[in-house]
Amino acid sequence: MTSAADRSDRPTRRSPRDRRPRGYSAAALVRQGLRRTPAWEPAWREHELRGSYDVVVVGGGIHGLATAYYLATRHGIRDVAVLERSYIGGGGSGRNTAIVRSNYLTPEGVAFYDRSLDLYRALSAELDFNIMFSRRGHLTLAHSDASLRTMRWRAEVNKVQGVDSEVIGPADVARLAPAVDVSDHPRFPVLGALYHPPGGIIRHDAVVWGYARAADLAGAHVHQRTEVTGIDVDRGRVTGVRTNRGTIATRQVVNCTAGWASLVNDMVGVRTPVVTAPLQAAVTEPVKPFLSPVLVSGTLHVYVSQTPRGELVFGASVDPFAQYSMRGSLEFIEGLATHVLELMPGLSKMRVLRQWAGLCDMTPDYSPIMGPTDVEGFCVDIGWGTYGFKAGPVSGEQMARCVAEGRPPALIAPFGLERFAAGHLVGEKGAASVGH
Ligand code: PYC
Repeated sequence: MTSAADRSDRPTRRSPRDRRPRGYSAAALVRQGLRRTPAWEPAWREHELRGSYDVVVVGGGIHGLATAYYLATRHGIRDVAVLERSYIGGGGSGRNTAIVRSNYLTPEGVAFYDRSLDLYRALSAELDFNIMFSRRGHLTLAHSDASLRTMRWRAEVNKVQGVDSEVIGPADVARLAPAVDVSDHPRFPVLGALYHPPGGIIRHDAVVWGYARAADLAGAHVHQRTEVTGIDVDRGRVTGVRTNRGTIATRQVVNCTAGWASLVNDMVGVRTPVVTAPLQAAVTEPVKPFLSPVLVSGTLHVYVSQTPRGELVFGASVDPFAQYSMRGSLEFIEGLATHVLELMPGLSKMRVLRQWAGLCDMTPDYSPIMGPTDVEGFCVDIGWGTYGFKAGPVSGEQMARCVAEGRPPALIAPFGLERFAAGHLVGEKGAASVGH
């Protein structure tokens, strides 16, 4: 039986305003090629900043854009502004390593991330924008008996919830990823792995652009280069948002920022247990496809996947200090190279093209903070640590519902801010990709 709550996650009927002016198709490509002016029309529009909006979303990454999209398409709330101080996707959404999976450790985490994977699978069709979902299988390597035990635990929790995960041995790891050294020579030999076939990678920029375009078509305004400088609160309730482009009257703000989440919360006096640290990543030159699954080794602090273009994308643990720098360091790339070669010695000749960093808002239990706060009209969708990208669609869907219905839906209720005072943590450290 479908509950009223479930029905609210389905698209509402489109109004004439939603109709896609120009879809992407083979015919559109041919038409475009025959035009005198070959420039494509912008995928989303620029708007004047209005003096008021029903809902103001702070943060133009995947979470903020998805929230605006689902508000408009699932709940008919179209008078929405997404404020991004830089360019959309310029923060964590464009800096992550684009891995998706739902093999978490807690029942709450598994249900939540699995819904995201479901939404991601259907997203290209829903947004009419190819997000390049590539199902690869996801291998979390175990190099010790202790981590094998955690893998078995995760596999059992996953199976109970219908998520495909199992523990496999070194021979199966070698079959799935022949480049990995599964001999007993390495410092940390591979003893087995948690294998999660539905895991994979997605083109992260495409997700940003797809949601921005679809949110715009549905009536939301996406404002880039629009920095929030203050949030007005009167008698415990949000009344407006101040920006570098003027003031907006509103009764509903959703903080969907990463890296700056606690600074935005400070504007209304909401305190959250978040520590911000950089996470570094790197990409190599492209080579012929040789690595199909996503590989993770917590012991070696490394994860790696090969993009459809052939580059290897690497990430590591968060840097062991709190700061806001987004510059890569030599120390990181040296450590990464050492660890990667322990795992796949055959890569010694590969050249790194680029390295970068993003900011991670770490919470004590490695789970996000989502839902209303003590300030009426101020909701948070923050604390995304190293797992924000994979949760983008479900977070948007559920935060939109939280705003529309005025209370957190069941799927995100466990992630409320009050859990820290109540001591009901959702401990996901054992399922974080790498040690922190
Ligand atoms: O949790 O899968 C993960 C992840 C990948 C990169 C950073 N975190």
